[in-house]
Amino acid sequence: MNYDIGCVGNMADFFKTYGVHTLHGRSIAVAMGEKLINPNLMVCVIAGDGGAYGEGLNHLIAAARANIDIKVFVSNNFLYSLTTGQTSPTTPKGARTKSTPLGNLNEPINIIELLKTINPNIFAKSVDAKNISEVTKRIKEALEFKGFAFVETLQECVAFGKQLKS
Ligand SMILES: Cc1ncc(C[n+]2csc(CCOP(=O)(O)OP(=O)(O)O)c2C)c(N)n1
Ligand SMILES: [Mg+2]
Repeated sequence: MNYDIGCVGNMADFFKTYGVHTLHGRSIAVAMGEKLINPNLMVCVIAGDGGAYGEGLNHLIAAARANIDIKVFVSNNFLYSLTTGQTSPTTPKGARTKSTPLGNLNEPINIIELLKTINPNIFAKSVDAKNISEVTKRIKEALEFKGFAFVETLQECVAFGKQLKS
């Protein structure tokens, strides 16, 4: 298990697994290395939208494009939350956040469309985190998939999510 940096990366402290708490945006790169060294390992990644779609997007694209058999789980809370609520690549346009007090100028990216364009043969799903049965189903499917698998859960940051409602 490879954890990115961020609120979601702190899951590293709550699971009893073999794990690496990597650098921000670099968990997928570390996971690809682990899989290359030992192809028999089940290799997973837990990352946030900032790490996976911002600082680490190039690694996500590389892993999907090469169909590396790793499982990537992203908690998309639409913000850089651990650093107290700056915009990420999924923050809605116009949102007033700590880093965009006059409103976010950028359109949010659609990660599923992006990944499917890069490689239509991968497994890529986005689910509402409140829908526990759907989340469970998609995680199971990802773990059983032979090849690159990606599941994004859409969730509200309890501390800074209210910025996105203004
Ligand atoms: C290389 C590097 N760049 C920036 C940071 C600062 N940093 C720590 S967490 C974080 C944002 C995390 O956002 P996200 O990945 O969406 O996770 P969340 O906290 O929202 O779960 C940033 C920019 C860092 N630790 N390392
Ligand atoms: Mg985030």
